[in-house]
Parts: sequence; C-alpha cells; structure tokens
Amino acid sequence: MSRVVYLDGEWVAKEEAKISVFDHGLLYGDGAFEGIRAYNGRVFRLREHIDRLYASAQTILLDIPLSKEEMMEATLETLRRNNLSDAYIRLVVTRGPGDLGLDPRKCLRPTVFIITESIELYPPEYYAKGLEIITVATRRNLPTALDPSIKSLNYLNNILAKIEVIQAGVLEGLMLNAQGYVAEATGDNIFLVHRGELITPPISAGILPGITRAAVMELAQEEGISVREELFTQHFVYNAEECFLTGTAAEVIPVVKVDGRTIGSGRPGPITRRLMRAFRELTQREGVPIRG
Ligand code: PXG
Repeated sequence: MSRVVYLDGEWVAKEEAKISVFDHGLLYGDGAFEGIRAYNGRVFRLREHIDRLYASAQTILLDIPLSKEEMMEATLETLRRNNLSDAYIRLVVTRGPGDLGLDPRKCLRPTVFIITESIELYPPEYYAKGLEIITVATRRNLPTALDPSIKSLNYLNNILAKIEVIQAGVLEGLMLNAQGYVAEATGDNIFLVHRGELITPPISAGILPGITRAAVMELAQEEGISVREELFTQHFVYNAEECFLTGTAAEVIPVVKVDGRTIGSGRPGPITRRLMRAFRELTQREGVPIRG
C-alpha cells in the first residue's frame, strides 16, 4: 500500500505530494516544523509538539490556517490512512507560495503538510555502549538573531554542524553558544550527571526546548534525582560522571567520550540507564491514541 501525505487539507499519494518552487519555505526557509513520534498506537506528547509548532509560528508571524485541534486530528488521520502504529511524523508549515522577493505579504496562503513514515532507529549497540561525540566549531545561532527556540525551516546552522560531525566520523556533535557555553547537540539536547545531580543548559543558553528534555526532567524528579538548569563549559562536560543526549529520534542515548576525553567510567552510567528505561516506559504508556 502506497503512503499518503497530508497536503493543504487533502491526502495525496506520496509521489504526488509536491509544492511550488515559489514556496517561501523553499526559497527562504520561511516556515516551521516539528518531528514527532508514535509508539504502539499512541502519539507521544502530541499536544506539546503542536504547542511548540504554534509558538514557532507565532514568533515568525505565520498564521497557521488550522486550529491546534484540527492540526492534531490531521496528524492522527494521516497515521490512520497509512496504517501506522509506530512512526516518525513530520509536520511542516511554510509561508506558502509567493514571488521572488522576501515580502511575506505576497504569500497568500501557508503550505501545510504532514508526512508519516516508519522510524529508522539508531542501532541498539549505541545505547548499550554509548556514543563518542565531538565539539564542533560552528556556534549555535545567536538567540538575538534567530532564536534556536524557534524550530524554523532554517536548519543550516545545525546542518553545518552536522557536516563537521560527519567529517569527524562520529554520530553527534556538541554546539557551543556564542559565549562559549555548551548549548546542545545538532539535533538533541544534552544532560550531565554531576555529584548525582542532573544538569542541563537553560533555554536561555540558546537551545531548542526539547520535548524529550522536558519529559526526562519530569522523570528525574519522579525518580528523586534533582535537576538543575545551569550554564556550563566544556571542562564541566569532560569531568561529568555521566552524559547523555535527548531527542525525539534518539530518545535518551548515553555519551561516553567527548573530544577524546572518556566520560566517567567510559560506560553508560546508572542514572543514564535508569532514565533510558523510565523514558521507554513512558513512551509505551503515554500518548494520544491514534484509533479511538
Ligand atoms: N535540539 C535541536 C536543535 C533539535 O532539532 C532537539 C534538540 C530535541 O528536541 P525534541 O523535542 O525532539 O526532544 C531537536 C529535535 C532527526 C531530527 O531526524 C531531529 C530533530 C529535528 C529534526 C530532525 O534526527 N531534533
């Protein structure tokens, strides 16, 4: 059975899902997106992802032509039409087709599409052994120029960082902010364990407020692990007891080496493993049901 994509109010075959070359999402990266996951017939934190999409749109003055409820229903219906229970979901809203100038007023109607696909999981050995990462030279976007809290279609900052990661032959990279403090990874948030406490950079460091990050902070509190949002330098990372990354695709993934420095024991630590398990359990029990 061929996949269908939601495009501007209709479901069309994947091959027929096409947008204009005059779309400002393409010409200027003028738009916003979300990456969401469904587990076992339920969409994980759908409301939170929709809220973040509409927050991104609010900041860039993009009026999404669907209510939040309609967007949630369109997402669920796309999953139903593709008969998916475990999936990766990509929601995209662009400024829509306009002319070759920047002026967003020339774009009469935003483009909205929803793609659902089966997920490509990271190989299990990375969860068992942990990742080796590097710090990239590309600094995270200045929040005063283009706030990383906006999940905009302008992902070149992250892509430039990702190219450095690939050239180094690793899987993820740490991005610093313009002040040199640790911000986040190219597509994941970062956590450290220091003296048994969980530490993660604050949103004001210039990061995406990750949905997985928020879930892990809640789980840690439930598990009696204290969590602090604090700025830190690379020195603090190198000397952490444990380190892990969080994201919709990666979930909770241990990091055991950063810039050639072994972190802690060099194996995924006990707090990381506890939170990996707690997060997996949460994804199985929580979420908006796709069917009924
Ligand atoms: N930081 C950045 C810059 C991200 O893009 C996260 C953190 C984690 O946020 P969530 O809400 O997912 O916990 C992201 C989101 C991919 C892919 O295919 C991943 C993201 C975005 C786009 C694609 O791996 N991560």
